[in-house]
Amino acid sequence: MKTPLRVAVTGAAGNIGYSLLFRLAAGDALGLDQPIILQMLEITPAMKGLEGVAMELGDCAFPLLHDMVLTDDPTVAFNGVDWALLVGAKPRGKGMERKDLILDNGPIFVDQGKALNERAADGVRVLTIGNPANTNCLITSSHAPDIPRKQFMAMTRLDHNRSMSQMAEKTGTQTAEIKNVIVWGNHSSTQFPDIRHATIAGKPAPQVINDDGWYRDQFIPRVQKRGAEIIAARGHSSAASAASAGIDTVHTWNSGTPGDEWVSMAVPSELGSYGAPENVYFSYPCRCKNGDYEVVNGLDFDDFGRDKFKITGDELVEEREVVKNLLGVKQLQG
Ligand code: NAX
Repeated sequence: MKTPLRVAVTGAAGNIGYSLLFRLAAGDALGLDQPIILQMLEITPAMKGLEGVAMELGDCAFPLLHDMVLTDDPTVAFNGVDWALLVGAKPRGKGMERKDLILDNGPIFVDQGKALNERAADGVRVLTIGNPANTNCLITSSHAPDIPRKQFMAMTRLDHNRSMSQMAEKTGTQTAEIKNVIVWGNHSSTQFPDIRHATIAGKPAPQVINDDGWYRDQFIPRVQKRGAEIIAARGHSSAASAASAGIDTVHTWNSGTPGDEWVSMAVPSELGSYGAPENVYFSYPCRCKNGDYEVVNGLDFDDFGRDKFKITGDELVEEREVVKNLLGVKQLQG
């Protein structure tokens, strides 16, 4: 049996946590031979609810769940952690854009960045899910000068998965046949879901779809605003699908991407050679191997794509400006 890995989940008593924790404990992210210790962080008023979640986790008798830590102290939650999934933050309510949340949620990530720096294991990998995810990732990493920027990532896998689902529906295919979609930029309504290099059953996706009007006027806005569509229908923001995308991200980051395939991950912008703004976390196509990842560089754009790329990059710069007083010392040099 392998040595257990310590996995921190913040916002553990929230909606995403309620789906994410059980799949982590079942081995869906790190493997069916990898025991884990869940270190769950909540704010003090939510600790009672967290105790209930822990009771249910216990009642599942997961063989891989070796221990649980429940705390409202980030330095306890991040003590010795190999993975940290930063979910805890306010979700968008009806009609809110992510930018409205930025100043509410930003300070959380200052403290958590410091606690990670002080307490996490060497080699910790940190996934930011709480919104605005890219900018929260920047804040967290900027307060963790001893942890390389590359070990932080913001989640755009949900947008990637949403794109695949829309393409499968349009073409009457299965998502398993759809490869190499790209989500560029910010996890927000400016993101650019790009099918130019994607394939469907091995053929170029733009040829199979053969409907540029659908791509530009329906597909892109629908993926960009899918979060709002879910809120309008459910009255709550996406939770199980977000948790599933979190599991997918950790799984891929840890165990790799098959063959030439890539997935979308928001990583330090300087790792890409596409002219994205410096010092933001920007979603790129990434290949993963041996627990590490690299950005797939050298893909081309048409003019339409180039414009979309710029819009989402500009928004990330605006968000960085909004939080500039929350940024720590470590920025580009990490
Ligand atoms: P919930 O409100 O259900 O849960 C959030 C939990 O975080 C609550 O239990 C709250 O007590 C806790 N929390 C708040 N501040 C905390 C702190 N300082 N430390 C620890 N815990 C804290 O929201 P939920 O639906 O779970 O969504 C969580 C976050 O994910 C939101 O910011 C949401 O917008 C974001 N999302 C991100 C997505 C992505 O693709 N990156 C998609 C889904 C989701 O919208």
